[in-house]
Amino acid sequence: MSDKTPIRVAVTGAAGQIGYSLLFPIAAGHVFGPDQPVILQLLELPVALGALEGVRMELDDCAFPLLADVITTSDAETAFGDADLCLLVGSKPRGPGMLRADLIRENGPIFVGQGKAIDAAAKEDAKILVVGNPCNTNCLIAMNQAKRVNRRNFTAMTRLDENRARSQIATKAGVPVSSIRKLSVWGNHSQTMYPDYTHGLIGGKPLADVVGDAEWLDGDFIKTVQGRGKAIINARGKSSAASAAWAAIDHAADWHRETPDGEWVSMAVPSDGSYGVPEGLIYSFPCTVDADGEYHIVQGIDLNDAAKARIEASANELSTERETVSDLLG
Ligand code: NAX
Repeated sequence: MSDKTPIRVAVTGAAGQIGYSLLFPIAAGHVFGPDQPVILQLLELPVALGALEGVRMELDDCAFPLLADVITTSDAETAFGDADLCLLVGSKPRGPGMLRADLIRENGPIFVGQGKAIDAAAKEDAKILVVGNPCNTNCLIAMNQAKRVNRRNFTAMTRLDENRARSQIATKAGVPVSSIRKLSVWGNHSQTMYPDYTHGLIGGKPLADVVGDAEWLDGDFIKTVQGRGKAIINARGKSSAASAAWAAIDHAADWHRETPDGEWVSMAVPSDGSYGVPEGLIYSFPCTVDADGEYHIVQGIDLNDAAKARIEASANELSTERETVSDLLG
């Protein structure tokens, strides 16, 4: 094993379906690289600790050279102890007939407790990624409990939406996914998200020119990306799991290294007021990451009126969500 100090990764909801797909790539080196040991610190509800023990046994059975230790617990401060990266996956799924507002009220308190536990126990510069839905507002709640850890480092996941957009474009244009650049998702991880193709490039050429079907881009493309989560549930009978886990891996890995020249990554981060998005909302912007692992919201993007309207609509939705949980914001 490498003699580097292991990086501590806390994962909540670790015995759930996303957790099950997420832990193995982390232990195999997909986030921090092939010579960086990791310690997994796994949080579950007491009722799921038995299942979590089974997951730990499978991690053992993989004999991952980079996996220095696995801690399983139902105590949040133990799970977040000295953590460098916290992946907040655990939360209740939306039940039949449940409204978005009900889900927000149902899951919000989980993120009050976890935000406090992160603040009490994680490293000061810990990076936090919230996956559990509604992820932007859950992240907002957790961030507002943080007094000691760096609040800028509270982020939520829209990378699955970006990956879905990339795949749709690649299929339509008949190009490899790897030839696509600067395709980014703005806003809330909800039906109001805006997958922005207007600045996208394929092989260095404007994406819209290569695709050559403006009606599809403004219509079915955006609708397909916005509705993909539901389509997966309809087909599979369960919500996206492996693709969500890999998107979390992408988000964390891309936050750990410098973004290649000419590329953007979608991250929901605390708004600094850029593009008129109210300050403090957790909003997905096109971002870049520098060599020190700091993200930056891309500035100076020229937006047309349609894009501005979509960006504003998603910000309005998040402002309403913020009002719904105002009593949980500390
Ligand atoms: P599962 O129900 O399979 O797993 C959730 C796990 O979390 C369970 O094992 C449960 O015991 C645990 N849990 C619940 N409350 C907890 C708490 N307070 N502390 C620790 N653990 C707790 O759900 P799964 O399919 O893994 O989805 C997890 C979350 O990801 C859901 O909220 C889901 O909506 C969300 N998603 C987010 C996506 C995104 O793009 N941001 C996409 C996929 C997914 O829908």
